[in-house]
Amino acid sequence: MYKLYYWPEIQGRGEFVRLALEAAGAKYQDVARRAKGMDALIAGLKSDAPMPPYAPPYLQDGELVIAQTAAILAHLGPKLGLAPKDDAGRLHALQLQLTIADLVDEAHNTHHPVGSALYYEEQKKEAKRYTKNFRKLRIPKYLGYFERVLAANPQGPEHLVGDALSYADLSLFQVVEGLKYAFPKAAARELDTLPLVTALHQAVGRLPRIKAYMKSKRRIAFNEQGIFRRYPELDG
Ligand SMILES: N[C@@H](CCC(=O)N[C@@H](CS)C(=O)NCC(=O)O)C(=O)O
Repeated sequence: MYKLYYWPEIQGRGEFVRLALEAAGAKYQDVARRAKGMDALIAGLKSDAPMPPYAPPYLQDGELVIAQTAAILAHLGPKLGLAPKDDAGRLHALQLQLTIADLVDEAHNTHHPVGSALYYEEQKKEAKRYTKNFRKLRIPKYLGYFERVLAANPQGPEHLVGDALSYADLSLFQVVEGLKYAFPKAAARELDTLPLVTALHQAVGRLPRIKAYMKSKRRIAFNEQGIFRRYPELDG
């Protein structure tokens, strides 16, 4: 039984871990969504044990507690059958996840370009300027990169790495979901030019376990506390 510790009201970065656990049909507790779970999450952050997590998400797997989304997925991937079997393939999956983490940071900055301790309403002007650049340059550059990675995969363009579903594919699915939610116009425009990313997004969405998860109460709806937020004034 894996224990995931993440904020209970948002998809956020925890969603990348939830998707991997769900896709594999793994048994897990989403601890902070259970009674007294927030106390447990905070206690873990304040723990005096060696190697405390700096921030959620963090995962407990037996005795091991591990934080940082990409590190959690690098740990879980092989155990859940969601990572290539060869060393190079595993490194490449991690490389892709870290690139997705960079994109996620920038997506967060679209509504918090000045500081996370301030409200969006206190940085709207800067947010508009930051997001214009994000929409026009960064979304195309990131998604175009993933399109190139798919096209160049010697094992076929159905997956980012290797010849089977990996956590990197699931994470790209989540990023596309997030961009479509936050920037519906900009994302649609961009995805129109990216057939391989679009096909991967659709294929992941059709996976029976993912489909069931998306309809379940375990999937928290996107909202304006999370990373991907819909503020129409930021969609151009
Ligand atoms: N690089 C870390 C970032 C973790 C992170 O920023 N977590 C957020 C929630 S999504 C948080 O609670 N941060 C608190 C903080 O940075 O003080 C990861 O990818 O897991």
